[in-house]
Amino acid sequence: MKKLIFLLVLSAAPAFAGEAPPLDPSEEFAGGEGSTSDFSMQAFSHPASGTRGELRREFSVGNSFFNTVWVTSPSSTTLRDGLGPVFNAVSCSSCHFKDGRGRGLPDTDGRVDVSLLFRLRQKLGEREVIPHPSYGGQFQPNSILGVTGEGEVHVSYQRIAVSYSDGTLTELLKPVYQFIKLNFGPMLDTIASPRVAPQMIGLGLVEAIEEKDILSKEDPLDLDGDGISGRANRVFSVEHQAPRLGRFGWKAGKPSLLEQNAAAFNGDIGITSSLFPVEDCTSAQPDCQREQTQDDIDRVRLQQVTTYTQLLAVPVRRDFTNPRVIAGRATFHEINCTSCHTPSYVTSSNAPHEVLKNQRVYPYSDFLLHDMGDDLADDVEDFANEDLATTREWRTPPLWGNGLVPTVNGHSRYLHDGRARSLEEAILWHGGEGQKSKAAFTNLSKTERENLILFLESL
Ligand code: HEC
Ligand code: HEC
Ligand SMILES: [Ca+2]
Ligand SMILES: [Ca+2]
Ligand SMILES: [Ca+2]
Repeated sequence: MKKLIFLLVLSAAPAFAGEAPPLDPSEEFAGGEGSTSDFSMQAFSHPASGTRGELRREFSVGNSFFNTVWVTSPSSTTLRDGLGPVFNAVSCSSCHFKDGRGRGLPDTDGRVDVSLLFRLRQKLGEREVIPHPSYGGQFQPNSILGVTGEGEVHVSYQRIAVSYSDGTLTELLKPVYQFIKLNFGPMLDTIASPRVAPQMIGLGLVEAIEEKDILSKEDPLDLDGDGISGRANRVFSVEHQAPRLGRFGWKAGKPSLLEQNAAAFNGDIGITSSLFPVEDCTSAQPDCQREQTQDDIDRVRLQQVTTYTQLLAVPVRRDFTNPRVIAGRATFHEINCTSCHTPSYVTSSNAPHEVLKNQRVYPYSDFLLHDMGDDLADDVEDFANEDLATTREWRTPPLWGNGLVPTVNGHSRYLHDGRARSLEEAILWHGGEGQKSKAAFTNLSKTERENLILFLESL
């Protein structure tokens, strides 16, 4: 009798960690009410449905600046001049092609793609790390006429063998970067952190997640002992002149879309603004310093681009009720992928636009930093690298839209530098805090693995 009561109590208990909650119809609309049902090559390029009137016009103007090809100043087209002196690309969309994700890496040894950029730091002695004295905070291969570009980045690959418990063998390609044709001397003691352009969808919803909902998942000392110690990045906001929670970028280095966009204009294209008024030219680069330009983009246009990046819609889930996708979803919970890839949030009622307010959304991210192990680290040594983020830490990326990257961008490359050639490889690269989940993945049967991938493709 006693035993029976005990069992009843157990079965009435809430789902324990690892057990998937029942499928909720809202999951189909990953980006809330504004989700788009276009699954074509344009899937990432729509404003949240319901965007009308003045806001729709602002989205369109922002869209045109996102696609604008910037030219050298002075020019008769003053609305789009100020390119460089050094730069990675001439438009936002040359890296975020179709508002999507860059490829980053070539299939075989050679020059890296324009969409892969490198943030630079120099190690000084034991700990201290500063922007590189010769090459600045970012490596820009390109330059305007009369100014010297910084050089080229090439990649070669090391093969890493991986085996599954069922005997299946596969191979990962680890990129090894070479900086060549360097115009400002050798890069000594340099940490070069590779970053590929991610897809642009749902970013306004990410910005609308309440800070407390992100901070509540922090566990820096791993007090609950599950091996996961996510922590928030806290970064200096140039807009507020104060520390803020970092949310955007592969290391959560930027606190808002406005600052992320202004930093992209500055570092990637050489377009200065009131937020980032100084070009990335060092004292080793006198011609770059001489050709600096000021106020290349004004606050109004910066805001239009920001509105654009806030409103890009998340696609509705595909094959949402397919039994194999549902089985994959269960496995995703069972092997604790959810301990970092937090399924869902309700956005704030204070978001700047109606379609972003009070939305139940499914980004599958905790937006916290995790130590992802040696193989993904920027450097063999553990240094602070972007505000609080270290060389080994990466922000859990949202998983929405990943299944449509092949349709939109014609490749299936994932992770911070595009090294994973498939979603499966992306999982196999997980180390550090992600090691346990990765190991559990390699212990699954072939069918279970395929179902999990089908689930990821449906996001
Ligand atoms: C040279 C390629 C390149 C260009 C050009 C570029 N980006 Fe990016 N973008 C990136 C990379 C790489 C990241 C990730 C940055 C990081 O991790 O710090 C990124 C990240 C972002 C993010 C944050 C996305 C997220 O998921 O957190 C936004 C927003 C963004 N870019 C907007 C823009 C805008 C607006 C422009 C044009 C002004 C632009 N980008 C130009 C490569 C590029
Ligand atoms: C410890 C936290 C953690 C756990 C657990 C975890 N992930 Fe991740 N995941 C990350 C981080 C951080 C990245 C980004 C790493 C990078 O780019 O170097 C990532 C990247 C990914 C990506 C690529 C996303 C992209 O945009 O490129 C996929 C797919 C993914 N994870 C799936 C999974 C699956 C499936 C599981 C369970 C087997 C899992 N993850 C478990 C933290 C985690
Ligand atoms: Ca400029
Ligand atoms: Ca530079
Ligand atoms: Ca923990």
